[in-house]
Amino acid sequence: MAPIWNGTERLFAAVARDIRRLRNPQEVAWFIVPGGSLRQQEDFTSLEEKPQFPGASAEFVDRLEFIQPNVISGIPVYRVIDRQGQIVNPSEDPQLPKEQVLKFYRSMTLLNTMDRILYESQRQGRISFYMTNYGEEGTHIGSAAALDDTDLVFGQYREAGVLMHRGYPLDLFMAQCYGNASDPGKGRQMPVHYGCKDLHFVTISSPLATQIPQAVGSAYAVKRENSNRIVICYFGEGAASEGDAHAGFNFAATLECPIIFFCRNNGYAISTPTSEQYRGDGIAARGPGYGIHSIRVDGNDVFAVYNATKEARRRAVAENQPFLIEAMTYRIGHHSTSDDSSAYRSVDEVNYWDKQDHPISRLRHYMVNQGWWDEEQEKSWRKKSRKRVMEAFEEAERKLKPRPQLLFSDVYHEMNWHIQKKQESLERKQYGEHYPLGQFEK
Ligand SMILES: Cc1ncc(C[n+]2csc(CCOP(=O)(O)OP(=O)(O)O)c2C)c(N)n1
Ligand SMILES: [Mg+2]
Repeated sequence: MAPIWNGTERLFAAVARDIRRLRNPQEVAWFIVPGGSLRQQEDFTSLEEKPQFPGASAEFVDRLEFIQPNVISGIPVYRVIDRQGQIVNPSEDPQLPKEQVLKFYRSMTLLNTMDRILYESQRQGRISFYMTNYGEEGTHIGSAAALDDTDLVFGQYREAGVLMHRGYPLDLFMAQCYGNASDPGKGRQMPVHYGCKDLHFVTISSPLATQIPQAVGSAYAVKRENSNRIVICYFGEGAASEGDAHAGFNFAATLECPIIFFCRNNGYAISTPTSEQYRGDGIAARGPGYGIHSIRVDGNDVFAVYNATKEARRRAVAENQPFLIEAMTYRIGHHSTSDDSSAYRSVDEVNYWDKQDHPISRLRHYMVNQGWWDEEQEKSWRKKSRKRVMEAFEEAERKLKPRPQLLFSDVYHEMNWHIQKKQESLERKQYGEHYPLGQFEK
């Protein structure tokens, strides 16, 4: 309840204000505290006059000068391997064992193959919508590999590789995109809006940035549990323009939550380039403004992403602090199947990232340099992974659609009469008066 100020308290407040203005450091300073009583302030320790404002700690200056907007600019991009896959600084080499590096590569390429098949499938009218992850595979796998399996993930929509790295099977990815009877969401979500409780991956929701304050709330709960878990929250640089991003960053900093804000800065928010999205030095530059430890990494270098996420995770748990990672990358595909990016960017620009600085080819260069991979292995893995994707795809196409009657059975204990009526009419509309029950999932 707000304090009710009476006349005497107002007088005290005025006196206290005057006392605070006293310049003699030997004088006792008083200030008013909530509730109206007076409290003795700490003595000044130096003869110098220091600002006493509760909202900022700094020195007085006697020269009028605005802070330049570029005071934090040119934040460097941390990398471990160069474009030819060579380790730049041996002390930063995470020295991951061969099997783990091969797993990174297999996940990154499997994701790429799944994207190609599902993208084509949408073009052929088999599914309604799709979003590819081309060029961002390093940000997914590098970060996912640095987490504990029980860390809670909040994604935006372009982080399928994180779920894949946690072991989500191809047939469930496909089932979700087809909205068939095996889709845990029963086709109630748009394609690519995956979710998996067992793998601690919160279901994707389309409204941009809503996951950010939700993730912070979860991180606060995790902190109170004392369970040594963290929350990771992925978002695009476009989503960082939403008010929810501000709310999330500020809550995380003030409530000291163990969360990693992982921004995929891929250059575009649909057709809006970053040059129209912000005037500061990207997203990493915002971190210090909120009191958040921040770093910018090369998102096409899977090892740099891995190292940064690993260290951020370690410190988030140890210190109960939020961390911000801005992974610089490039969205090679169109925003989604509803977009044609040739209308707003050049083919040369896209080709540069596809051919000269792709996270998959960079990792392959590293593996070849190590003597862990060759042309033969590449060919055989590509064939094998494509076969696996095609099998899952064909299975998803064959699967029946969820029966309308079962659509809300996990929502209502007792079915609402008008939903029931709607479901019956949907079944009749789709399958006629005497529909053969065998066509549906039972
Ligand atoms: C609140 C809200 N506004 C607008 C949209 C439409 N929209 C969907 S994705 C997108 C661009 C997001 O860009 P970014 O965050 O950079 O992610 P990226 O697609 O580049 O991975 C927009 C504007 C939305 N989904 N929600
Ligand atoms: Mg973007």
